[in-house]
Amino acid sequence: MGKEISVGLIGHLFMGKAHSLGYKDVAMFFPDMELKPRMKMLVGLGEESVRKAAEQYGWESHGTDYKALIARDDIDLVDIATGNDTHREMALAAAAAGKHIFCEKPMAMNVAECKDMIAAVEKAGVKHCIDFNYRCVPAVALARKMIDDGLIGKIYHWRGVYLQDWIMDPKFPLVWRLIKEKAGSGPHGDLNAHLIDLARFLVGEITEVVGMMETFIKKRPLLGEAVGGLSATAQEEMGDVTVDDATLFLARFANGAVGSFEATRFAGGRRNGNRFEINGSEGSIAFNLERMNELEYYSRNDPAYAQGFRTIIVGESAHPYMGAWWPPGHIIGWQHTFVHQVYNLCNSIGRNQMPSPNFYDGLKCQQVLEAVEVSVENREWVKVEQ
Ligand code: SOE
Repeated sequence: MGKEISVGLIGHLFMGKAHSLGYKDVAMFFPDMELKPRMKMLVGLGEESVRKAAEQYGWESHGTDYKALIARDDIDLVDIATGNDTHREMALAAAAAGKHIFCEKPMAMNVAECKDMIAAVEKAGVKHCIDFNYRCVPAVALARKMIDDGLIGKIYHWRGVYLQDWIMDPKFPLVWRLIKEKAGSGPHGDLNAHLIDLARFLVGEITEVVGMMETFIKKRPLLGEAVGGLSATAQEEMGDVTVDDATLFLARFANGAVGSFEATRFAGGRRNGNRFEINGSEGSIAFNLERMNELEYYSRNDPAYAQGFRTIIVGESAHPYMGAWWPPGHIIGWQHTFVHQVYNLCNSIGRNQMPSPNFYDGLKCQQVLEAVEVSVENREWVKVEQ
């Protein structure tokens, strides 16, 4: 390894920190990668707080103006880890400057914005990638391999839930994730986006949906200060919650499978429960992010006396990504999904290939999200734009 790719990251808070960890650690565990990321510049809001973050995460320089980052000739890849309402504007500017782009999910506020972003990257001829990081959990990549190898046969069911509880306290303030103009939607765009991407990755394209949404707490105190991660302080004054608190929907897949999806921030006790189960003609697979080093597998072809789910500890060098880490059984964590994503991204750019997942996957996901919203509004099944 010799060659480098210079990175500029916009956003220094929760996701900015996660992406920084990816760039910082990747070459230590994947020394064979095509292009080693060089952490050139971090941009965020608030000079003092960005300065501290840049120092802490290991960035060479910092600033508060993303346009200055994009204008630099010595930056090849622009990473957008900011709020959903800024992705389109930043991606358009980065593409116009000829930069490759790595963008947080959901790709944008709506399908129209995704299409603008695709037109911009196509015109510029740059590479693009969306951070659906759960594809990079080794157990999820293993699930994909087992499905591709035919271990569960023809798929009948997808059952996905993404359960969180961090806003259950009605006094929790109106952070940007609860404001439609900033977030686009609530757990629908935040969490169902992950489930939709995983379902597309593991089962296939979704063709038709019917959904329901609910907002349980309609007014909350205005935001005092965002503290980092998902924490924040509140003011006295109240404001309207303008996104969903929970969204559920049913779906049909192009290959004949059927699916159910549920995303909520009101599942008390479930902190980050991204779970799915897939049932096929030969067996089943089940995953729970809160036990992310395990994959449950059932085979109908086991002898009758040995029938039942078994738990695969995804910690063998034969498992995706795991050969790069520790000896067998020495497990990894949530942050390592970002290391894997950065590894895939830098390799693809180095090999002049389009990264995966990319803006086309971001658009497909947004088309499903939007079809569910239309379905909720009209109380009917809606076909997903293909
Ligand atoms: C908050 O709901 C959040 O951080 C999401 O925005 C992430 O995409 C998910 O990975 C964990 O939860």
